[in-house]
Amino acid sequence: MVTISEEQKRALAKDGAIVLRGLFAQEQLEIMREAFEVGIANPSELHGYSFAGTEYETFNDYGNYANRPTHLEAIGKLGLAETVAELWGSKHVWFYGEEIFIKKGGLGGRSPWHQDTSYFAFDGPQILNIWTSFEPIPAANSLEFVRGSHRTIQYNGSSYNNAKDHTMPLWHETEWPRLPDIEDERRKSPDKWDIFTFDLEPGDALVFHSGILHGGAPVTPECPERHTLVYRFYGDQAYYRPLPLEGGSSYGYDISDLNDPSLTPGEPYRSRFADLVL
Ligand SMILES: O=C(O)CCC(=O)C(=O)O
Repeated sequence: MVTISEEQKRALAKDGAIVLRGLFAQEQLEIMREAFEVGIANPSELHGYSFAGTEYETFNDYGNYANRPTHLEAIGKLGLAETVAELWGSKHVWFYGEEIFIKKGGLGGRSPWHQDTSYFAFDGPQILNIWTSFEPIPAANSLEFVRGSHRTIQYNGSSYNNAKDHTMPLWHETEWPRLPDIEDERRKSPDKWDIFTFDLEPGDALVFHSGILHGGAPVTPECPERHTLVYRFYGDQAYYRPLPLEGGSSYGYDISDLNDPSLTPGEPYRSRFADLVL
């Protein structure tokens, strides 16, 4: 397990994202790569390309239960639950699922700015993503974050179906405001958003609160391919917060079971989709 400093724990809580350098040694990275390849060889029904046929085209798959044993085994071998518990000081840790991204051909535009919590029926301080790529990722090609945004506004999600407007809302009826057009605003006023990122070598990982505004990580001729595996976890301080399902959404499939009527809003989140790993 890598050593985690108090400063890193504070930065994760306050800024919302840190880099853990050398989280995966070579043989550990191979375990991650094997889990990634199992995900590619056995995709879920939901896999596909967001923004297919455009410069934003990205292969994406997530939460594939058929591959759950592979990911749980990788997490166990890598001691990731212990690392996550240490970052938060949480007694328990749940694995909420994997996500796989591939961008290829030196032409894969930015991933939309979004907060993963707009897709989750829970919030709270102990929710995070561990994001690792198998290629070196220069800062210009890395995931970007808006500092502290996991502690402020919950925005609507991105529908991921409009390459010209990444702010197109996921939820049709909600009090959550529409995502701001951060790319347009930063072009006009570079200091408007406090954006930060980290370059990465293979074995390094970005660790971020799933509710932070994050996006970017395009591929370019300098960094023409990216294969990324993300593991998501939550801890004792994650609380049920139903999604605004009633008004409809841009999901193209049945998501009615994302909310759990057996839970009361605000109570500790216990999901049938998650596995207790610590
Ligand atoms: O890798 C990407 O392009 C997006 C990553 C992301 O949105 C996530 O890890 O939640």
